[in-house]
Amino acid sequence: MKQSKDRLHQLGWCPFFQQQLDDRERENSIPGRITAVHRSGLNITTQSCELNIALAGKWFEFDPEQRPTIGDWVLLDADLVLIERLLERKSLFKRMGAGNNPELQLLGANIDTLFVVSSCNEEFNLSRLERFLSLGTEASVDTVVVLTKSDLAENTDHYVDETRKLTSVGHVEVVNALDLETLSGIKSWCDVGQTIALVGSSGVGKSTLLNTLSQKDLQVTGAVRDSDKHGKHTTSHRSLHLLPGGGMVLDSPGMRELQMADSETGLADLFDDIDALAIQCKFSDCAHISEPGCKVVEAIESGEMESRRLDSYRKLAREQQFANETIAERHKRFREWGKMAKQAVDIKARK
Ligand SMILES: Nc1nc2c(ncn2[C@@H]2O[C@H](COP(=O)(O)OP(=O)(O)OP(=O)(O)O)[C@@H](O)[C@H]2O)c(=O)[nH]1
Ligand SMILES: [Mg+2]
Ligand SMILES: [Zn+2]
Repeated sequence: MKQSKDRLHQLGWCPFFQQQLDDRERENSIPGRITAVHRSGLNITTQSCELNIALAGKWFEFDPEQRPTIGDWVLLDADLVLIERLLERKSLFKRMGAGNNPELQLLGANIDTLFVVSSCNEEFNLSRLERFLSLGTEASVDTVVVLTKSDLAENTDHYVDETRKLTSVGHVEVVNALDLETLSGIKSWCDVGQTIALVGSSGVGKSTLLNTLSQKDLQVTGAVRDSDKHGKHTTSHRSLHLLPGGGMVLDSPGMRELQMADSETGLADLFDDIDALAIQCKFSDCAHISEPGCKVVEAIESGEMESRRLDSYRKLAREQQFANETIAERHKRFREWGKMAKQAVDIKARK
């Protein structure tokens, strides 16, 4: 019995969950932790076995946030066929899906520490880092920035200094994800019973970190493109793994949407027809709304270009601005907008 108790503890079980059980549940139910979510069902690890259980229809009647997700603790019936109950969470990572999938997505539950992984090369980008960090802030969990590929960088100080400029940063670790000896700082966050989650762009070394920490090839890793250091989306599923020392690590696919939204060249390529007109506008900072001498508006009025095209250009440009600016810049922009709006109201009131 002692051994199985230890195993539950290794999986992250703690008084926070134990105290949610009533007498009947303590007697009859079996706690299990969700280690992967597939279309066909959930992978669940209990103190004595690993199972795959389909999610019964009733769960889909609930609010998406109330459905079991990776990292969740659930109670199973004694026959291990049904999920009886989802236990209250310590923390939850979520976001709205990007692009044409604006649904709520659950990224992981009961995470103690968020590792935002970035690498010491062209992939490094402060505003992207900040967006990933905001996941941790929203969920009120500790965040650590892990800067990988220190072995390939001439000088890592620059990356550390830049990272420290972000106010939301607590700890920064500089590592070679392939070398366990450089991971001693990181290991202190992965103690028995602790759960960490790895997020970051594709190719930064999330799965490599997991493999090195576990001293096993648990996950396939993939080379990055030499030209721009972008990864090839090697990991396609979230999965939760138990380390030999007892900590749990959630590996995630690189998040594509964040990369798409902040690609300036991508936007220019997509809308080269608008750009070709825009450089002929009378004013160099023309917003193509109602400015005199605007060639873009002229093209729409003459039917040469669809107005829908300008709309999607504007939408993407806004998204890109959002992706590229830091939170401080965004606050400043909102303050300025607020001031402008207030002035407009004041002027109206005076009339
Ligand atoms: N030299 C060196 N190579 C690294 C380091 N970290 C990762 N790599 C290499 O970078 C490539 C990408 O690593 P992955 O672990 O697959 O990256 P990932 O973040 O899991 O990427 P996705 O699964 O696509 O999101 C692999 O070839 C790794 O061997 C590091 O610190 N140093
Ligand atoms: Mg991976
Ligand atoms: Zn214009």
